[in-house]
Amino acid sequence: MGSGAETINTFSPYALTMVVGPSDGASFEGDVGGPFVPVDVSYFINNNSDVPLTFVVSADVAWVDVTPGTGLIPAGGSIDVTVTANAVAAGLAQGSYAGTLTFENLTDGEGNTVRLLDLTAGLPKLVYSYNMDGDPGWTAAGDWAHGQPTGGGGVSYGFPDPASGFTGSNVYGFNLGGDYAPNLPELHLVTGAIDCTGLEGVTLKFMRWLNVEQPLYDHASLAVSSDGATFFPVWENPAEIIENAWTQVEYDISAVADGQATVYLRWTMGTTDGNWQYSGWNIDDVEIWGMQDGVSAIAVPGVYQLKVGNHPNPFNPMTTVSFELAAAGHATVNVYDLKGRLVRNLVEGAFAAGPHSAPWDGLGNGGQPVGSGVYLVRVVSNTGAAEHKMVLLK
Ligand SMILES: [Ca+2]
Ligand SMILES: [Ca+2]
Ligand SMILES: [Ca+2]
Repeated sequence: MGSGAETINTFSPYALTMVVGPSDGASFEGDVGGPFVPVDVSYFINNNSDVPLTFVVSADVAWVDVTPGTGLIPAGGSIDVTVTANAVAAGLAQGSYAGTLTFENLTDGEGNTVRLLDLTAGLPKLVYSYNMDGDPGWTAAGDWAHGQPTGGGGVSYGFPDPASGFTGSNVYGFNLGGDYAPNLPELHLVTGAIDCTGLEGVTLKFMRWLNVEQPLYDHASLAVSSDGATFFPVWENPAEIIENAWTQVEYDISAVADGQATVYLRWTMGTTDGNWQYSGWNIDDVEIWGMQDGVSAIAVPGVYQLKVGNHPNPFNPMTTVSFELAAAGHATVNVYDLKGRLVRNLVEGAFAAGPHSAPWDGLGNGGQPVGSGVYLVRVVSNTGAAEHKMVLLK
């Protein structure tokens, strides 16, 4: 206007009228029938404008209550909205459920946003357990052996091996008599095939007593496979590890193991360099936890249900997302990161009931390659929503 004067919105000069936080989705978990934790999840809605703002918050699933679902926020004011898993949630069969929470600004439309909802009904159960009292007969290379460790090694670097298992006497360990040798190749301990058919959310837990030099020199690692040929890394020593006690460790191996008939776990000692030897791996009380996949157990041929998956998984960088719709209608398929941020709009439109597929090239909406990690693909249809984890490994 040429006057040199400048108008400043004193409430928040750079923000949208309506601002919702936090940015995380709402995630509930509990046994079938509940209760679910957390009890509720709260979001704040700020009105950064100088006029009152009318909002609506709605869920596209019946298993949460949203309070208040609508209201008026005074200029410069704020309100809290609470999302609670309700009686419908308590009636859900075992499984994972997904939905979307939509925040709408009815006053001027600025700041409309969504948050992801998910609920897991059914807590993981112990499915397989190897207490090492007896030898499970795994394939053991080099100095890997089943038996009672002797408390040896660790004289120069780190700590000695234990003198027994965490429970019972026996372990699988690398050199039960002491330190690993210098200049080792990679030497593997590989389980037999573990049948994870019908399992979802597969998790590996075990007791670890490990001493290994830093990975510039010596290596200890863990990997998982669904065919015994291609192994995907789960863990490797990020630094020197010196342990003088048993530690329980836990890894989500669902991306590789869920639903697979032949899952193999592989612990590796080596490579090692020529100096500084440590007492190496000791493993006890290996457990596989998971949930029975109720959906596949009640599948009826010829009757479609809402679901989504991908193949191959893990992948790099191409994968094919397969989804099935229970009924004809509009559907969207999007990829999100683990924080619920949209990565890629994959497909959207009208689809027939039954199976469909869509390729994903590992690119984000801006055409940029996305990094290694876990991504969620979510299909939202007029009968509900389903999601699935995908692993991009570069
Ligand atoms: Ca034991
Ligand atoms: Ca070394
Ligand atoms: Ca040892």
